[in-house]
Amino acid sequence: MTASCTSKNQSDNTPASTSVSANTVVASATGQQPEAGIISQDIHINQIGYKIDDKKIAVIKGVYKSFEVFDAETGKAVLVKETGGKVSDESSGDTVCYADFSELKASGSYFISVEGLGKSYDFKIGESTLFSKVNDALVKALYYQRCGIVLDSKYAGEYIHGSCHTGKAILYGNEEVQLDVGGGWHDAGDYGRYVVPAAVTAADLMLAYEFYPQSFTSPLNIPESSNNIPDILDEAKYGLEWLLKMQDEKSGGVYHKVTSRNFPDIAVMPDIDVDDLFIMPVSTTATADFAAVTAMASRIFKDFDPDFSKKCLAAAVKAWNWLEANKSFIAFKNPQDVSSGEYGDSSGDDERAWAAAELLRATGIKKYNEYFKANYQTGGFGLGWQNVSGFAAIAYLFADTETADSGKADEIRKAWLEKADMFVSTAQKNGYLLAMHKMEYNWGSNMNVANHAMHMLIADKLSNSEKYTESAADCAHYLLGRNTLNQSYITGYGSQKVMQPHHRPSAGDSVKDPVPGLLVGGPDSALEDDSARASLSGKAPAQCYIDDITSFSTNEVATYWNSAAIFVFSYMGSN
Ligand code: G3I
Ligand code: 9MR
Ligand code: ZN
Repeated sequence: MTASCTSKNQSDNTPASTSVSANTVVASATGQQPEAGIISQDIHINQIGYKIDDKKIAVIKGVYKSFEVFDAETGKAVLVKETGGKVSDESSGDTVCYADFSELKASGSYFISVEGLGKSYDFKIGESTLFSKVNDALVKALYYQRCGIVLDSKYAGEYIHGSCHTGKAILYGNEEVQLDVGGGWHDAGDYGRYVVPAAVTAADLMLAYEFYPQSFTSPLNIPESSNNIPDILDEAKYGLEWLLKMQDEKSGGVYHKVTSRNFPDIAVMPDIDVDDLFIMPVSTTATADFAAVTAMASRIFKDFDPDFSKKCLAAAVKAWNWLEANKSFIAFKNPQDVSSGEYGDSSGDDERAWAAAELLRATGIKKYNEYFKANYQTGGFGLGWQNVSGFAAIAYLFADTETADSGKADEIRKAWLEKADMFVSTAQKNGYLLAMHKMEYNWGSNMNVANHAMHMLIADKLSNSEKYTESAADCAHYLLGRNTLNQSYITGYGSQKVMQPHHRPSAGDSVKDPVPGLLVGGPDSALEDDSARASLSGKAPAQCYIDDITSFSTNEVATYWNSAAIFVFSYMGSN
């Protein structure tokens, strides 16, 4: 059936609507009840739901004249309305129109019905607890990634395993030296532990707490839940304590990673993975990211754990001294006989600037400001593992005004807001209201979505503007199902759930459902694994995802994808 999307009055573009009280039975536009149980994959909603006072929009693939919202408990229509808009979306190849039901403000369960198309999954309208529950799961998922401990049923439920990777690791190239570098997080679907992404993960967690502390008052049932520290900071500390072990005692440089030579088979549980572990050489990016995140930790933990705070600051300064003594870029590349993750980079400039900004914010010492002013390149504002210039900007923008240079800060603030406006403008042209360009669907694109939202939320903190928080919320809606694939990308949440993530514990355990609260990487238009190449060739960028355990370039998980999402859902669950 085709019908044109029309609005009541083209100029004001406000579709006609008949809103009824929840208990009034209204025959549907066709006079019939929605096709019973026919779920349409073309009515895209946030499969968890919407907050009572938020904008509530479903994206319908195709062009249809009207839609109805039904109370899922009573089966009665509560809203009949014309659709609005018609957009051809470049990233998905879809032509879409919109069901805007923002006027619905009664808490409850609902579904949308479109004549001739079918009905949506059920979803909720409710308080921010809809999303604080998701956020708690995203944080708890990092507990499930912990290395070096027994995951006990008391905290891990059915997702248990024995302690893992507790033996000493061999210093690559100097095999007589063996060091205790136990702890930290399994990076992703593999068991490697890498300094660069672990530092970004810990930074995201501490920033989420710093900006939205009200989102972290409830315990997450982790071993530290009974102490006086918010559980998100306990989780960050678990990663930080491992990072501190990765610093070379003598030089202050930081080893790049500790992994087995090669990835173990996909169904190997962590406590069964007994391959030798190798500590790979010191790198510039590992050392600089380490300096930055331990300086940040010295600030965040100052009141919670003064001794830990002091230990972190001393380690940060020692790492900075290594950076000063090693001005040339020491890259990391896997040697011939090692094929685990690499986290390579072509420059350490953004990492060094991040370290300077965090040390300035933590100490107020002038030399860090001098370095930052002379070296920081305003503009990229990356919040991922490869480009950390956004973290440097945040540290500088929120440093005490008497320590940061106001001219430099103003320059950064202006550029930050310009980039935030670019994201808002991109979203306004995007069929799924998403701040993503079609070229950004690469490996870990869901992290790009979350990081763009994080950028806009920081912009809101700088300027208090609803346009940023609304667009950030649209990113959350995307991650929970309002996308061309009608796919919720967070394990355990939504109606169309991820069931086959590239995640060794989920593959090797005897539990049907994957470990919950893990954000998968999402569409990657570069088709970087055999499964993606076999199944996704020719698809639009935003459709290049497959829920297949062998598709590591679209369906793996990673701590720094979760931590980016945690920042976003800390906001979604905060008000
Ligand atoms: O930056 C370029 C971009 O300019 C270009 O347009 C795009 C084209 O696709 O490629 C981009 O580079 C990508 C890079 O990630 C940055 O996004 C590369 O294609 C892509 O291969 C690279 O993927 C990385 C992947 O390891 C392979 O190296 C992912 O970011 C990274 O998250 C992933 O990390 C792995 C660890 O190595 C091992 N543990 C699991 C973890 C997650 O899969
Ligand atoms: O499981 C590995 C995943 O963590 C990495 O991101 C990915 C790319 O480096 O590699 C995965 O390991 C696969 C390897 O690359 C090829 N043989 C199959 C391995 C398991 O899927
Ligand atoms: Zn382990």
